Parts: sequence; structure tokens; C-alpha cells
Amino acid sequence: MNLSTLFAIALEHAPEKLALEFADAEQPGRVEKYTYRELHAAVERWAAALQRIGLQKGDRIAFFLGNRPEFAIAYLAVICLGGVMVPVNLRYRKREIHHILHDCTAKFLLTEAAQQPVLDELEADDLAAVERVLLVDEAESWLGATVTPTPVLVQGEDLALIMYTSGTTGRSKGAMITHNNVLATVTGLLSAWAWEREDVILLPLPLFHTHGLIVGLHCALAAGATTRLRPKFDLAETLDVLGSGGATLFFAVPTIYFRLVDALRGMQPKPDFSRMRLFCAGSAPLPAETHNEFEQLTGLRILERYGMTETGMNFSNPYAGPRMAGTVGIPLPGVFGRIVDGQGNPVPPGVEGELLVRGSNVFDGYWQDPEKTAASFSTDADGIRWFHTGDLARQEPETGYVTLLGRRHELIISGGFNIYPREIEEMLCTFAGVAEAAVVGAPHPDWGEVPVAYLVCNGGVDETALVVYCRSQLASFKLPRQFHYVEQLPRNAMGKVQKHLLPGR
Ligand code: MLC
Ligand code: AMP
Repeated sequence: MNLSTLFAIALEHAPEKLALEFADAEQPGRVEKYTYRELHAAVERWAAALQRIGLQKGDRIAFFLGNRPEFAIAYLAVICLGGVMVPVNLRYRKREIHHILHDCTAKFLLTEAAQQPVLDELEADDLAAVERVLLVDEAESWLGATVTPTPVLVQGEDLALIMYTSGTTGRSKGAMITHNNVLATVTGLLSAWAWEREDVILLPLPLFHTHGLIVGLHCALAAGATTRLRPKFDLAETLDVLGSGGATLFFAVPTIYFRLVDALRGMQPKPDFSRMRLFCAGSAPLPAETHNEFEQLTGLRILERYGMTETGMNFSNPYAGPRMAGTVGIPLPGVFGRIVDGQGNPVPPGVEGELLVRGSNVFDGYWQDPEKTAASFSTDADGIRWFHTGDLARQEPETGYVTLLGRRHELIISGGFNIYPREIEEMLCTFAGVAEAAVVGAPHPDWGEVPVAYLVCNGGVDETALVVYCRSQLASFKLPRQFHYVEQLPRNAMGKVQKHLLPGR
């Protein structure tokens, strides 16, 4: 079995059911709709065209594309040919895109006219490996009339995706995700959250991440449900759709819940969420206060779950049982977890340790990086291989639920996007006058956390020029929000920076 069969059941049993609806609040009146039959026909046409253009099994095709129907259609076409989709965060700039295109040697780049300002920054060297840049807006000129691709044998072990995750070493790593990995997460969630064909999901999360693509779109297609895809999160429209019976499901990152709670506080009367079956949160910690206030305001309890790019979804609060604020619940079907001490030995409930997971959901390793792959897994005394999530956790003795307590590495999560300080530190040190840099996460009421930088400078640094430089080098969500100037960075005897000793920490 592979992922192309994902919506085969819906296609057979309910071909005229609405699969995908796309609307853009900035273009009122423009609504695109696809039934399962129409979606399938579009996927076939795209697959035939991509095959003709030269996409072969195993080829990488990078997507630098906003949420729109063609994202879903092209992606489904790529994976039915055995191609490997490499999504690129839309906020990435030249330096970040260069790394991904070169690292995975993407043969094609699928993009759109709306990204022209960033595309204009790309030079021949950035696109050296790319045979062809395909513009979705011009698709009619290259899609052609062939409506059926030549079938390709694609198996569960084949790669479907390479998803780049921020690296502890400063460069992002490509997580190799197979068809089986995605299927494991999808089948686990379909049963755990009782997905139904009558479900309608409002989906404004970016399709370039696991949350939007797999937890949202893939599950909806596999369930034969309807996806109401949006280009981005829009507070007023979300309240309007969810409050008027326009959806049964909504999945979001904590930043979106902060904004919903803020808005709901001031609303009288409150929107009618009676058709909503499930509000889910994940990708970053949801504070218990937000969880509880959401319930006071709506009468509905958010279901919090926990996942990773490398593993898909791991843990979830139960759909039917108690949903406990501040915890991520229990392992999803097919996922096994254990919490271990520094020597790799399991710790008893109530004791903090690192969370390890295993299951068909766990990825194949990092693209062309056997060392980092080896460092991310360990084998226990029974010869069983576990993935090290880097997340610190405790199992609650009374309930068995797992609480996440922090991270082993210095990951900062801003509005659901991951940032590794090391990447920013290395970039800052390339600016004239900056000798050393340390970046840490500071709490933020909207984004959860934001990066702030501590700099040791040789003489004065022009901060305005530094900010301009940072903007040219980094996606905007990675920009340090403050710069602190220090004489030296606190270091331990080994020379390692002691970030907790920085002034103001
Ligand atoms: C946007 N901006 C951010 C940001 N998102 N800054 C910090 N952190 C973020 N997450 C900046 C933009 O760069 C821009 O800056 C300004 O804010 C306005 O941009 P915007 O697009 O209008 O922002 P907004 O619509 O408010 O976006 C907020 C958001 C979005 C929360 C809707 O960030 C989002 O969709 N986040 C979801 C990310 C996600 O899906 N994560 C899942 C990862 S998978 P400027 O300076 O250019 O004006 C994963 C596994 C799992 O983690 O378990 O799910
Ligand atoms: P990513 O690499 O973008 O897939 O992010 C994965 C990381 O997000 C995990 O390792 C966790 O640190 C974090 N994360 C995901 N879901 C949750 C959650 N519900 N609570 C706390 N952290 C989470």
C-alpha cells in the first residue's frame, strides 16, 4: 500500500462528495471547489504532466508554494509517481532556500508568481541542481492533455517526503519520510480522533509542515471528509466559519489559540460552536491557562497532542476520556514511548527523563547524513531501536499521561515554527564587528517564545545595519527581537556558553 490509495475509498464510495474547498479572504468571492472525482482527475492530469516533464521515482521536487489547491494536487501527483516532495517554508530567504535545494539536489522547483520577490533574489548558483522551475500560475501551458500517467510501482518503504527541520548544528537536516510513516500517523489519528466522512476541517495551517499536511490534509482525505483550505490564518474569518456551523474540526498551534481566546473574551454574544466536534492543539506547548480559559469561554475542551517532523504524531489526549491541560496524553495507536535517564535506562513514573519513541510512524533517518541519523537513535538491551526526541518528559504516576517539561537541545518555538539558536549565532558572527553571539528564547505573549541575542563586539556595531543584514539572511520569524551587548559570554570550564547565566535570564 502507498499513499496514493489514500483517498481511494472516498473516491469509490462518494465520488461527488466535496473533497476540497479553497477561499481567500483577500479575494472575496473567489472560491474553488473539487469533489473527490474532480480532485482525482486533477491529480491524474498533473501526474501525467510531471511524468512527461521527467519526474521519475526517487526524484526530489521542492515546493515553494502557499496553501492553494494546486499544492495538494501536485503533491498527490508527485507521490503517486514515487517522487519525493520537499516542502520549503514560505518565509525562508535565499540562504535558507539555497541550502535545501543543494542538499536534496531538487530536480524541480514548483513555485508561484506570488513568491516572485524571493525568487528574484535567487541566483544561478542557488538553482544549480534544478533542471526546471515550474510556475503553478502557468500550469495550463505545461499541463498538457494527457490525462493518465503510466503507473509506477510505489511501495510503503519508498520516500514520500523530505522535510527540513532546523538543525542543532546550524544547518537544517532533511528528515526522510516514507509512505509507511505517513500512513502510520494517518491511520493512528483516524481511529484515535474518530474521524468521520461527515467531518469538515477548516485548515489555515501551512501545508509545508507536518501539522497542516499530514494531520490536517492527509487525514481529511483518508477519512473522505471535506477540507476547507485557507492561504493563512485569519482571525475574523475563522470565528465566522467555526461560529456558523461551517466546520466540525479545527487544528491549530498555541499562538492561534491565544488570539482566539483574546477575541472570544470580548465577544457578546459568543459564537455558536455547537457543530464543532474537535478543537486540537499541538506543535508547541499550550499553557494550561489558555486551555482552561478556552473551555470557560466556549464550553469545549481542547485536545492537545504532540508530534514531530521526524515522527509524525506520537502522543494525544484521548478523544473520549479526560483531556488534561498541560499534558500530551498517551501514545497514539502503534506508537511506543519510554522515558530514560542519561544512561538510557527507563525511569519510573514521576521521574523526568528524555522521551524516546518507536513505531512505523518514525522516519527513516536524515538525508545523506548517516552520522546524525545514528546519533538520533539508540538500541536497547533487547535490540529494539528507539528514536531520541530530545524532549524531556515525565509520566504522571496517577494517570499514566505524559507531560512535556522542556527540551534537551536549545530549540526555540515561535508560533509553531522551530528555531535553533546555533543557526542565528553563526549568522550573527559573519557580521563585521560581532565577535561572539549567544541566542536564547524569551517568553512572548503571542508567539510563545522569540529569539533574543547577546553579542560580544569588537568596537561598536551599527544595530540598524545589523538588523538589515539579519533580514537579508534569515526568515523573519528567526530575527532576534532584541540585542544585548556584553563584555563576554559566561562560559564553563569546558568553554561552553552558560546561557542561563546571561544577564536578565
Ligand atoms: C509569522 N511571523 C512570525 C511567525 N509567523 N513571527 C514569529 N513566529 C511566527 N510563527 C511574522 C512574519 O514573518 C511577519 O513578519 C509577521 O509575523 C506577520 O506575518 P503573518 O503571516 O501575517 O503572520 P500571522 O498570520 O500572524 O502568522 C501567525 C501564525 C503562523 C501563527 C498563523 O505563524 C502559522 O501559521 N504558524 C503555524 C506554524 C505550523 O504550522 N507549525 C507546525 C510545525 S509541524 P514581518 O517582519 O515579515 O512583517 C510540528 C510538528 C507538530 O511542529 O507537532 O505539529
Ligand atoms: P518540529 O521539528 O517542527 O516538528 O517540532 C517538533 C517539536 O515541537 C517537538 O520535538 C516538541 O518539542 C514540540 N511540540 C510539538 N507538539 C507539542 C506539544 N503539544 N507540547 C509541547 N511541545 C510540542
